[in-house]
Amino acid sequence: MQPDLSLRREGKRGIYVFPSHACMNAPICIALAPDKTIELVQGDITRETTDAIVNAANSELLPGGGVCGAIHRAAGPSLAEECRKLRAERGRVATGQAVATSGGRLPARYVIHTVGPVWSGGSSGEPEALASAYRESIRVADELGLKSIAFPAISTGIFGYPLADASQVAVRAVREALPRAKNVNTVRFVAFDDAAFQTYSQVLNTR
Ligand code: AR6
Repeated sequence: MQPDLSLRREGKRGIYVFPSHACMNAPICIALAPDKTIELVQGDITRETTDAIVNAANSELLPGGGVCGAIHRAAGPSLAEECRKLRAERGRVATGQAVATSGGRLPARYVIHTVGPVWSGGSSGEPEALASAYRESIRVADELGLKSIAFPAISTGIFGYPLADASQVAVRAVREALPRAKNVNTVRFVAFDDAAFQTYSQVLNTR
């Protein structure tokens, strides 16, 4: 099914709503298939109540700055400890890969840590690596049997990926991966500020 874009306008956290049952929090919401929706909200991802939230992580799974630092602070020290053990067991997480831990004190039960590419001009495989980070995060969530997952704008802070380009890659990757997932039925993009919200809105409203 093509996204129905002629939907209800309701203000900041509720611009487009479809189908109504899937959009209780009234974000921008686009149906990809009868039971598959992409949502957009503005806010702090550490407050999201999706089954998993995604961390824009580093390969060492160390608590860093940006959204990673916020997630570690909100989750509490158990998250860093779990990350340390995971890192010791399986080694570094390559760019474009994803691994899961529990969510500690977060409302979300899981954190999926994915490593986006560092921007270096766009011709060093950054778009494919970024798409892989989204696909792999959805795959990991799907393997855990999760239904919903929230993403920050991976790579667009400290890693320098321009948001306009990154949001297009993100939306395309999710549009492709979500319909194939067996369990995941909702992907929520969490825009941190007004500009990111507007950028994602435009991309989501482009077929
Ligand atoms: N909720 C939602 N989005 C947020 C939040 C939040 N609480 N805080 C920041 N953002 P960044 P990267 C947005 O730098 O570029 C870390 O040190 C922010 O506005 O967090 O992938 C890691 O450990 C931006 O749009 O991640 C890595 O070393 C987006 O999240 C490295 O930074 C991503 O910005 C990863 O860099």
